[in-house]
This record gives sequence, structure tokens and C-alpha cells, in this order.
Amino acid sequence: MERAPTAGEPSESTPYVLVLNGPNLNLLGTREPTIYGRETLADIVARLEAMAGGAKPPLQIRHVQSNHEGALVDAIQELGPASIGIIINPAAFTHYSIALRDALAAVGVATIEVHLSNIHAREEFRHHSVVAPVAIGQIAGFGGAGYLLALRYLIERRDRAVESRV
Ligand code: DHK
Repeated sequence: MERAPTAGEPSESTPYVLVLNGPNLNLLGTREPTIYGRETLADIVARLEAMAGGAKPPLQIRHVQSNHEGALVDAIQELGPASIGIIINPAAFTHYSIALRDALAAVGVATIEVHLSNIHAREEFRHHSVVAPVAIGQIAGFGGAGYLLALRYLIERRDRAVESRV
């Protein structure tokens, strides 16, 4: 039987940020390290969890990495609506996935697009993002720190929303 969470521990009802990572990002750490760095995806998620857990009140991170477009669309549909925001690195899907863009537009949740590399300083086909118009903003070129910047923004946004209600 599952143990009930004790005080301060994240539970099913703890608000969460949905973090989505697209194709080949499971290979971070060994994949073209001069472009994508040596940090693994597990390292990045651990840093996000530490920041989310330290927020007051704490947040949870729900993380989905998939190499399959449909699996990411499913995750957006299933976990997006109840989240306080979405941080997404669509990887190669950034440049052509209308399906991901439409899913993000459909759920209408605050979304931040993150890229490890500066896509604007790379090959021309990486300059265009079909996701950017449905995101609040885009962070590119700061490696794993980009995800933390995105989370920091979502935490501040959550806090502002709470303050404006009191
Ligand atoms: C990651 C990828 O896999 C590429 O397809 C994108 C992005 C850039 C990144 O920088 O995180 O073009």
C-alpha cells in the first residue's frame, strides 16, 4: 500500500510544472557535447526539482521526454491543463511540428520554449520555431540553465497571481 505523504512532502495535489523534452534529448551528456553540453537530462531535471521543491509553497515537476511527437501531444493534453505552466524543449519538433503547436494552443497554459543551444546562431533551418507564437517567450543558448530561468519565471508568475488574489 502506498504511504501517505507527510507534512511538507509533495503529494498528488501539489501544484506542478510540466516539463517536456523532445527527440534525442534523452542523449544529453554524450550527444554533441560541444553544442548541447555535458549535463544529462537527469541532471537538469534534478536541478529543476530542487528549485521547485524550494519554492514557497513548493511545486512539483512532472517530466516527460519522448522521441515521439504523439506522445508529447498526449502529455500536453493529459497533464497540461492542470499544470501551472509548461516548459518545453521541443528539440527538432520546434521547427516543424504543427501538432505540438496546436496542442499547446488548445490547452492555453502559460508555456515557455527552451533550447540549450542558441538556435538563432546555428543552421538557418533552426532559426524558425513554429512553437514560439504560442509561447510566452523563448530562452535559447544558456544550456541547462535555460530551464531554471524558465521555472523561475513561472514561480514568479504563480506568486504574482496569488498576491493579486489577496
Ligand atoms: C535541440 C535539438 O535537438 C535541435 O533539434 C534543436 C535544440 C535545438 C536545443 O538547442 O536544445 O534545433
